[in-house]
Amino acid sequence: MSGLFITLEGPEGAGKSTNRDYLAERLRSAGCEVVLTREPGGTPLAERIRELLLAPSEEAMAVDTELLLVFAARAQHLAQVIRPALAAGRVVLCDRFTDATYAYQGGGRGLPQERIAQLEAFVQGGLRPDLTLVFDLPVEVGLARAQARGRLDRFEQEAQAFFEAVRRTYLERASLAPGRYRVLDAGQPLAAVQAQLDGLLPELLDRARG
Ligand code: Z5A
Repeated sequence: MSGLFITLEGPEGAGKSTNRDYLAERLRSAGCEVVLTREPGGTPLAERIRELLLAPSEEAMAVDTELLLVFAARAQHLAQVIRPALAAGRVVLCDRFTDATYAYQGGGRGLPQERIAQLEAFVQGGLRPDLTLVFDLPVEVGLARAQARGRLDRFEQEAQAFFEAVRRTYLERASLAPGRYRVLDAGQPLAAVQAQLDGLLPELLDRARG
């Protein structure tokens, strides 16, 4: 058994967490064993690294520090959760993964894609998601949703241009590898977004059943 690795991506407030839970419920109802997880985080140690990454701090975090922390958390998550679940034939639904690194540290912070690719190869070997769902929406709509929740984390305090670059990077990556990515219109009301997910369900179940 080789499992199925599905990642959910998109800018702030795109509805990844909300729809991850919805999708997990639909897959479980159809008989799949689903592991729900997220990045940065997914294990106790990786969640501690997440806290370092998200907490606003007086000391500015160097961009390379941010990149290395993201991949340190990922190495732990892969070893403890993702690889074992895939080896057991489970469906792993992960809220953000390495596409977020290309989008935030690459597009947003301006780090070269090659540097990210080197760390990706080092930490992941050949492991890549089987399918990536990109929840796309205008930056201002996503930020309004995030702001409605209250206090903003370190990333959410960035300027609009940062988030435009994040969104652009996701869409560029999706257009370069259409076999792996499915782009959803996440600016629609929740019921309409979930109808788009329902439309993808037969393909997901086919893949999950191998
Ligand atoms: N990061 C990074 O820099 N590099 C990396 O490699 C990785 C991550 C892996 C934490 O991620 C941060 O880490 C992230 C990038 C960085 N930046 N930030 N901030 P995160 O996933 O925890 O943070 P997030 O993207 O900000 O999550 P989020 O704001 O919670 O977004 P979401 O999960 O996509 O949305 P949600 O929680 O499901 O929904 C947000 C709100 O909108 C909520 O009140 C919903 O009820 C509402 N919502 C959802 N869908 C709809 C629709 N369709 N209509 C109306 N309202 C809706």
